[in-house]
Amino acid sequence: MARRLSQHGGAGAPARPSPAPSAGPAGPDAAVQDDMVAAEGAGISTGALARRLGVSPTTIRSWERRYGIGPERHSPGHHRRYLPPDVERLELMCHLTAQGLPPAEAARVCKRPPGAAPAAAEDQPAQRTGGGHTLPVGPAGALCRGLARAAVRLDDPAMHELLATGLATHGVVATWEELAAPVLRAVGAKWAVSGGRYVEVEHLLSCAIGRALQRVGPDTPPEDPGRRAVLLAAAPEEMHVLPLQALAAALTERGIPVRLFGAGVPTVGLTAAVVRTGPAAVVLWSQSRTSADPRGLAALSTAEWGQPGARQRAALYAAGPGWSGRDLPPGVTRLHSLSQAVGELERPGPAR
Ligand code: B12
Repeated sequence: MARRLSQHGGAGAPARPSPAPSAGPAGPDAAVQDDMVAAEGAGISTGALARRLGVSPTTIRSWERRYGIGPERHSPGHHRRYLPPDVERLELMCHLTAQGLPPAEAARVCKRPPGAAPAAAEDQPAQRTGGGHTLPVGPAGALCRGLARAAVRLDDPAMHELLATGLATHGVVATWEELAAPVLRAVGAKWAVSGGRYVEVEHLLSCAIGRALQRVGPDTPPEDPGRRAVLLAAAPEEMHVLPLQALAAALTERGIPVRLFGAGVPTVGLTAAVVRTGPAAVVLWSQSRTSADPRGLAALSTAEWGQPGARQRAALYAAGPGWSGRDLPPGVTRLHSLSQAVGELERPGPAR
């Protein structure tokens, strides 16, 4: 299971190997583990921390001098001791700089203590950011707060770096649920309470997330050729597709064949695709009640393929908040979250 984004620097294994070599190996060696046990009490030394992170002690000291990322409790004249929160902060600094984020920007992301009130654009000059606006993302991790700030600044490269770091380090499910979705919800809430402002933030952020999710694939396992595909489509009139893109990326990450049809797919077209390709499952996304029409699901539920006498049907899933409170045709299963959807669709269906 992917480690949670809020556990930056924790002991869980990343979903995929981290491409951030300077962040050190996935788990500490025995000597470092001893240091970490000691860290529970008195903290670890600069040297032990450098070994753990795979950087030189000089780098750690220069980050402290230049960017103020040092141990929180340090009295002049005493050796520095790094407690677990200090270690987590510096691990994140390593991840972000290894991904190419400028150290000053990475340090700004790292310095926000978890649970602190986010300050979306407070560090940015108003002329660059379009104003000192904020997006409340709650007690989320540093990456999440960084993404919220980058979104408000319309800073596409920074959004790209933060999303790429999340995906490479934590995998698709955690990146969607703990990084992308909280910022999307925050921007959606801002849009609603501010009379339609922030719409440019919403569009650019959506595109950045969509592009990042589309990049998941080349270095993942090839599709299992013995497996039937999962078809993903948004209901007719439905333009919200990011959750489906997240699902497509999460299935791709697991080598499960997936065909993503995108936004506003007419029922007749999706039904034809089912008959032509004989999928294991179809997921129909509706973000809002207006696009959630159970008649589309009913039409899909009658679509069959295969030899006469041995006809097969796809498992049908209704996903997204639009289906809430709707009566669904028999045999249609509701999907409520990305992790639940992945768990459900990961189970092997009938082979080809
Ligand atoms: C991004 C976005 C857009 C983008 C979409 C880009 C894209 N490529 O998808 C754009 C800018 C195009 C857009 C357009 C519009 N949008 Co819009 N949009 C959003 C936003 C910010 C995020 C949507 C999203 O991806 N949500 C998914 C996650 C982030 O949300 P969530 O609540 O955590 O998700 C829950 C479940 O869906 C589930 N879940 C989450 N992920 C997954 C994944 C899987 C696989 C599963 C099974 C479940 C699951 O878990 C959560 C807990 O219940 C939402 C705000 C919001 N809170 O959702 C508004 C929002 C959905 N939009 C809204 C509106 C009104 C519109 C427009 C009508 C605005 C307009 N006037 O143009 C148009 C409608 C276009 C159309 N015809 O469909 C409203 C909908 C109100 C309603 N109840 O119907 C919202 C809620 C904003 C608001 N606060 O009012 N939008």
